[in-house]
This record gives sequence, structure tokens and C-alpha cells, in this order.
Amino acid sequence: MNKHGELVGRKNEAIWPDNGIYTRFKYPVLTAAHAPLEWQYDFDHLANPFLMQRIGINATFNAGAIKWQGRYLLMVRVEASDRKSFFAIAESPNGIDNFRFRKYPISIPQFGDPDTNVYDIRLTHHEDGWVYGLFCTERRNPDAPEADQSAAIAQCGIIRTRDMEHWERLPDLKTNSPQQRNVVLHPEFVNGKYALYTRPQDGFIETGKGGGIAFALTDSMENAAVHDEHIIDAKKYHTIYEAKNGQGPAPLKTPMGWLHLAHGVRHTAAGLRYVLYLFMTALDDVSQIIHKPGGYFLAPEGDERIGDVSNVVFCNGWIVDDDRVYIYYASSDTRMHVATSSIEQLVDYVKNTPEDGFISARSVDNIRRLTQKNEHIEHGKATRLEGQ
Ligand code: M1P
Repeated sequence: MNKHGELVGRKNEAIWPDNGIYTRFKYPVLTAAHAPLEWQYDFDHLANPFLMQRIGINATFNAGAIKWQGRYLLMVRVEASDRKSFFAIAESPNGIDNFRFRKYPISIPQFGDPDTNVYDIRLTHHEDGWVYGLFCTERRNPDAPEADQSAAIAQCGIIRTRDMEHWERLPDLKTNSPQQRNVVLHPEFVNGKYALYTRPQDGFIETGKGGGIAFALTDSMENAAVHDEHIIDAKKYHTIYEAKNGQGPAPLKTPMGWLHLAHGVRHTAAGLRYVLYLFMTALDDVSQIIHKPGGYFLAPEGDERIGDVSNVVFCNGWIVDDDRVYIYYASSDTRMHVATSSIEQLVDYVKNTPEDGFISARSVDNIRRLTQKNEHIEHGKATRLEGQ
């Protein structure tokens, strides 16, 4: 078998011991090297006598996810060497390895002003029957001076499909915020409307008075427009989400509430650090947070720390299959990984992990309380042994 075939067909291995919350895997599920060779090389010997790579693939990351007709599908943000991102679907029979890209990347229909760049799609199989893909569409800020060639405007683009093959483009989401990123569609109607988690922000980089996870309703997805966004999970001083945060994939329904996965961003001397955290909203009010563990759920480890944008983990796709949850996260804007858990474990985690007390003294209290509890358990064991 050739090297590409070996890489794509490599069996993944769970890493033990895990932390009781989720299990990581040894190999990334997708890297730039997984991209089909046909995308990169002209195999016509006469036209390409040196067998030169004609098109470079730089990274495969930030994938939306869905289980479709028995297979695990990732709708991956592929970034070519020209820095443009696009979407391509990779499929696996088991969710942890053997992800293979479909023959062609997806051609997103244009709507109005063409997208300069598209990224970070969230897939939602809505109860209206459509699978929606909400993604970030980026265009140059037309008001930026000529000297500034990096000022951009980010907004939420929308596509939908019934077969994961053919995509219909809908008009971009309209909001009152100058910029939007990390917009996610809730899978059920709320009060007869479509419900969105949004991330309003004042500037492309600086979030200003925005930067938290907001909630909003729209009457339709054909002309999606929200008039009122209210922040339900704000950025906060000296937490893992002090700079900004964003909803990850669409929330998962459990008997106890809706499980949410999000990313939080903090400042460090070495730049921004992105980690993942979980929270739960109420079944009867999907904008009401009822459990929110303190700290991060998953942070970059080992090789995950290094990449094009180091010290980042980002997740916009997870799949629940019976009770098992497949969490697809990207590291450092470079490659895709999977971690597995279960609904039961994740619900236990959100309910029983101490909340953030926002001051060091409360963190110490939590550790002392747990240590004392363990002391009693040890003492009880010793007493039982003496009595034997
Ligand atoms: O580089 C880290 C991430 O930065 C952005 O995320 P956010 O809008 O939350 O800051 C996005 O560009 C994302 O794709 C990227 O992974």
C-alpha cells in the first residue's frame, strides 16, 4: 500500500488511562496529509514531468459533524496553501479512524457579494427536516483604508441540504451586530421559531462589548434575521473565557437538559489560549444555563499545543450515537482529533464539577472539601478493616 493509503487506513488507539470524563486517541483523525493526492498533483506525466505538487493543502481543522446513513461525516475546514478555507466532507465507518475525503470539495453557491473566505461550519439536523450548515463568511471591510489589508467583516452564511450532497445557499443572517462568528442553530423550534446561538462582536479581532454567547430567535431560515440578541454566557474577568467565548456544535438533548460545548479564550504573555468547556441549559428554556462547571473540559496537550495558531483547541462538531459521544476537536488550527465519552459521563461532569468561584480562596475551599471527603472514606475503610 502507498504511504497515503497507510496513513488514511491507520487504526486509531485509545489512550489509557483517561480522566474518567472522556478518552483521547493516539492519532489525529485528519491532517493535511489526508487530503486526496488528486487535489494536489497533476498525474499527467507530459504536463507534469517533475511530478510537482501543483496545489498545496496546509491544514484540516474545525469540522462540523453529523452521523448520516450509518457513517460518521466531518465537514472539514480545509485550508489550502493560498490561505483560502473551503469545506470538504470526510467519512468514516466507525468515527475514530479511516476518515476519507470525498472525491471533490464542496462548491458553496455564492449569494450576493462573494465570500472571500468561509470556515467553521456547524451542522444541525433540524426538526423541520433540513440539515443546515451555518458558517463564517468573511469579506474585506469596504471602509478600511487601502493601507489596511487585514480588516475584515465576519458574518454568518447559511446553506442547507437534504442529502449531504446538494447544497442550497440562503441569504446571510441579518443581525444588529457589526460582526458575527460562531453562530449555531438549535435543532428544535423554540416558541415556533428557529433558535440561534450567536456571538456578536464590535470588531473583527476586538470583540468590544460583545464576545459572549448570545441567544436569538428568527421567524425563518430563508430570510434569517434577528432583532434581539441577549448574552446568556458572558466573557468574565480571570476565567478561561475572559477574552471571548463561542458556542461549539449544536447542543445535545439529554433527559437532564441540553448539553453545550463551547470554547473559551484567555490572554497569556504568549498570545491567546483557546480551551473547551461544557455547560447545560434547561429543557424548558434553552437560553437558561442550569449547570456550568468551572475551568476547562479539554485543553491542548502535547503535540496539540503546536500548529499554525498554537495553544488552541476548537470544536464545532460532535456526534451522539446511542449513548456514546464523539467529540471532534481541532488542535492549533492544524489538524482534527476525536475524544469519546458518553451522555451519562458528560451529564455527571456538568452536574458534579465545582463551579468557578471566581477567586483563589474558593478554589482552595473546593480542594479542601474534596480532600476531607476522601479522608473520611479512607478512615471508614480503615475502621471497617479493623472490625473484621
Ligand atoms: O485561531 C483560533 C480560532 O479563532 C477564531 O475563533 P474565534 O472567533 O472564537 O476567536 C476562528 O478564526 C477559528 O476558526 C480559529 O480556530
